[in-house]
Parts: sequence; structure tokens; C-alpha cells
Amino acid sequence: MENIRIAVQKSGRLQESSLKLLKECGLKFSNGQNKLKAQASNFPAEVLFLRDDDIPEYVQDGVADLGIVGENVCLEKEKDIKTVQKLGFAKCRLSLAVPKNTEADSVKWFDGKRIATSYPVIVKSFLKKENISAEIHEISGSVEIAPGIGLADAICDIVSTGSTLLSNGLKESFSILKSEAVLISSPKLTDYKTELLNKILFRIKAVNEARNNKYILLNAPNHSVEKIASILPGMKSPTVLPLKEEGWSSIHSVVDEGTFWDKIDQLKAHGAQGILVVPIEKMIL
Ligand code: PRT
Ligand code: ZN
Repeated sequence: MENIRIAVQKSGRLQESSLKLLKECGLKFSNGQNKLKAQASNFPAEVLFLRDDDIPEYVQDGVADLGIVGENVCLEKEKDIKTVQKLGFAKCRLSLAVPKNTEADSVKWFDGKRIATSYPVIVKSFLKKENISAEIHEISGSVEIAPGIGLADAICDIVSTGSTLLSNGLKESFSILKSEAVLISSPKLTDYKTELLNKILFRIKAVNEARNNKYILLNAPNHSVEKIASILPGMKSPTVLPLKEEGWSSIHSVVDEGTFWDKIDQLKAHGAQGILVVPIEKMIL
């Protein structure tokens, strides 16, 4: 059987979460000695380990069929690829930053300035849209030191916690792009590979759904069951089971991570006790 080839970062911030996701999708890889490729033992898939910057091109050219890469890299490389699914990890932003004592509260400040970045394509297109003309200095690493050594007035770089900027005497001025890891695909997959992609995608969605939801179990007095059921509608409706103790029920449901703490307060207000919240591994709607 022909393999679907998935390009994953060889080492760096995306690698661990990418492999974890594939594993959660049930793809087992032998930890072979060959670090360039790994073959799944239970699915017609092969992982290719590459530098993240090369992944869009390999996917465009069909050397790899799928890839896991940051949206920032996809946009910068402008290759003919399809973004199939956001993956929810490696979240960051691409931001303009200036020395901490500089007042650069409007994008206009950047007019005529020198900006160092590893993302010239994205920065140029942003500035064009804002009608700003600046001099772009493309550098491939340690962008944050550019203002300090007099190479640029500002930088545009990836920010996550902001501590790199802070420790280099810089501050964030404008965020121009939000990014996270995405699954990309080649625009010319065969029918057979499209079928494999759909299988993988179905599994990724089940893993992501599960990650965003929790299984909740609680005990409640019978007179509160209706109220609690309306707070916890679950996937179809909650399960309600009688407790051995008269007048009490056990309620089981699914709750979305985002609204979880608000709901807990409401549940307690309706007399819920012994609330257990447990992770869900896979969730198929
Ligand atoms: O070797 P290879 O080319 O494959 O890897 P790389 O060094 O180019 O990339 P890598 O592993 O650093 O990042 C891969 C992807 O992770 C990026 O393309 C982003 O999509 C995403 N990502 C998420 C980040 C960060 N968070 C991040 N914090 N990429 C880089 N950083 C760097 C940033 O460049 C800056 O130096 O971390 C610093 C800022 O972090 P804070 O927390 O101090 O703000
Ligand atoms: Zn890279």
C-alpha cells in the first residue's frame, strides 16, 4: 500500500506536539534509527523529518503530501498549498517591536524606518496595506539584537511570552499576525491519498474535540436535576442515574473547557456535590 507522507519539523518547537498529535490519532511509529523518516506500523503513513522552513515547498512539490507547520511560515513562503486544519498548538504572534523608550504607538511611526525581520514577505505586505514605506532588513536569526547593534530601528519577530523582547530592551508595538500550527496538504493529492487525509482529519478533529471538553460527574438532589441538565446539555442530553440514597441522582455530561469554571459555580448554587471532572481521550460527535 502506498504511504501518505507527512512532513514534520525535525527538531524545534513544533516537533514534540506534532508527533504527539499523530500518536493520539492512533499512528504508531517505530523509533527507528533513521532520523529522516519513520514508517507507521499500523497505517499507510510515513513521517519525513524536515526543517520547518522547507515544509511548505516539499508539500507544494508533492515530495510530502501533508505537513505540520506554523501559519507564519506558510504565509511567508507563499507556496501553492492548502491549509486543511488549525491544530491549536505553537500559538504565537508576529509583532513589530521597538526599543523600550521609543514611543511608537501608531503604525505611522514606522514610515521611513529600518525594520529587521526574518519575515520580509509578511512584513512588506502588512506595510503596503498600511501605506507605510520602510526599509526591510532580512536576517535569519537573533533578530532581537538588531536595534541594539544599530542595524535597525525596529524589528518584526515572533512573540510568545514577550520575555525575549524584554530581556533585549524592546517592547511590543503592533501585532501583525496571529499564528498556530496547521496541517497543510499538497493541492494535488490522488483520490487514494485524499481518502487517507480524510481519515487522519477525522481523527484529529476527535482528538481536538476531546481536548476542548471534559467529562463531568456529579450528585444532585432530584429537584435540581432539570436545572442542572439545562446547564450541562452534554452531547445529546446528560445521563441521569438514581443514587442509592433516596431523593438524589448522579448526573453525567460533557462540558466545554472554556465555560467550565462558570458552570461549576452555577452547579454548586443548585446543590451539586461530589463533582468529578475527568479528561476525555477521543470525542466523536
Ligand atoms: O530548525 P527549524 O528551522 O526547523 O526551526 P526554527 O528555529 O525556524 O523554528 P522554531 O522551532 O523556533 O519554531 C517553530 C515554529 O513555532 C515557529 O515558526 C512558530 O510558528 C512557532 N512558535 C511558537 C515560535 C514561538 N512560539 C517562539 N516563541 N517560534 C519562535 N519563537 C521564538 C521567537 O523567534 C523569539 O526568539 O521565541 C522567542 C520569543 O519567545 P518569547 O516567549 O520570549 O516571547
Ligand atoms: Zn525554521
